[in-house]
Amino acid sequence: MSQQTYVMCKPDAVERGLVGEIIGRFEAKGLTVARAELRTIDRDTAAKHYAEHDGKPFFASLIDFITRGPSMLLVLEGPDDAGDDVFALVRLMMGSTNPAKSAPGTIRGDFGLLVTENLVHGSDSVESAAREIGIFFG
Ligand code: D4T
Repeated sequence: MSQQTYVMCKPDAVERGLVGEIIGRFEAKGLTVARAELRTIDRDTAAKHYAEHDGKPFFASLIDFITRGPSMLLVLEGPDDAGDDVFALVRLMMGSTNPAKSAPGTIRGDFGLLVTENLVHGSDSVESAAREIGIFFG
């Protein structure tokens, strides 16, 4: 089976009309869209997704942000011989968490400025990808 990872164009990306640009970059690289849905995430699902950050100072504002409007939820798929690295490739293309420090050429580096509005999410491991695909696509 091909390797899959979970990716989300966050509400700021949808608001700014960057969904096509973001998906286009992944497609141009050779990944394919296996699942896609524009959906406003509810607070319970958001809290489950970001459970590792529960208790941190930015948790409440993070939940407010990710639920404030529709996100584009995606499952991206790589070729069989990409091994376990599809999630890592996606994160390389996203850039580091803080867009102000993301390299030019990455999605966050080219389009973002604030860590609180960093445009995209991508699973950070094979295990996270399976968990998050389960949370959002059941
Ligand atoms: P996500 O999970 O959204 O893909 O982001 P990362 O994997 O790159 O980064 P993360 O889990 O450390 O952070 C999750 C989410 O919280 C926001 N955030 C982060 C924030 O608002 N303030 C902060 O100080 C930090 C560290 C940004 C991404």
